Amino acid sequence: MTKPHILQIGPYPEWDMERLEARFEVHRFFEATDKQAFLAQCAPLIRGIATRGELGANRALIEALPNLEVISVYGVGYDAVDLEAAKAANIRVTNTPDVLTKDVADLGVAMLLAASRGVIGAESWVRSGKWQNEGLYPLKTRVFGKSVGILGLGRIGYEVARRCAAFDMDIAYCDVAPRDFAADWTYIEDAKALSARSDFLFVTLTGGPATRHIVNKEVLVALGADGMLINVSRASNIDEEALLDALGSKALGFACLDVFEGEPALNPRFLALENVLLQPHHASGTVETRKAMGKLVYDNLDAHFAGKPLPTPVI
Ligand code: 8YV
Repeated sequence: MTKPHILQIGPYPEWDMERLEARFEVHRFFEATDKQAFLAQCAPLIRGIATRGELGANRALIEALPNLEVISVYGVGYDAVDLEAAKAANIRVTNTPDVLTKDVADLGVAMLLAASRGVIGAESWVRSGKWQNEGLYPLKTRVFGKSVGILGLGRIGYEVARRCAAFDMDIAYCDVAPRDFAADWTYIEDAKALSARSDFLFVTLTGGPATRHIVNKEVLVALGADGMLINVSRASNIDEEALLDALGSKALGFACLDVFEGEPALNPRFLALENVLLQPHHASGTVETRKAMGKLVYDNLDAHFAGKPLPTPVI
């Protein structure tokens, strides 16, 4: 049986490569130094794309592949895939929902706890000998019982809220409409009003044009000098320049961030700030979840080329 040819946009762990290469002819786009020359050589062969959430597939790439049938995204977010271009060319798109939800929520809450209690600084305090030489570590901020706002009560927002409920936190959320499964939590229609009542504001929205810069200067200032922002969604949901300004002037107290505009090359202004906790977009980065994501990427491609229903289609 001839193997369908697929274009791989970013690296995957070895266990995924073995499975993909057994079933497909895999063209490693990300390893090519001259991308245009690489495409010119393999474009007519390519019937599938295997990509990652943050890398997606833009219009230029989709239009450069005349025989493309399916794009399989390793990630729940598909905002980096040009869905209009895919629809126009009758190309199916799949993602990896559900399997990563709880890991992403775990990291969001872990960042909140670590930042509020100064866990990273406290560890350095011990290692550097300051505990012995200078005495007690400065007091930090309580978490339990505080107010938390969840901007976007989808699958990940719901899991964040459940975890925060276990810390006896007062939970409010903002979404397009009240959710019937969230009767114990307060619905707030407006992002700024949610921010104003919150000690901690989680951003758990899908990315894309509809939510771009929804967290603007006003929302950040409403969170305030004692407030903390936690973003485990997409950088585009926040006006990053406004965020940097608010953190620099201390109009906003603190930010825990797993995603950045232009990542992995983040704005150097972030590195000069002390009131941030920075993570390398790894909220879904556990072996267990990444194995489940990789399997779904494969299963979707395999189902497509076997003429079977796609396990997790977007379109
Ligand atoms: C990334 C993500 O896909 O699920 C998403 O939308 O952003 C992540 O899980 C991950 O970094 C793998 O590339």
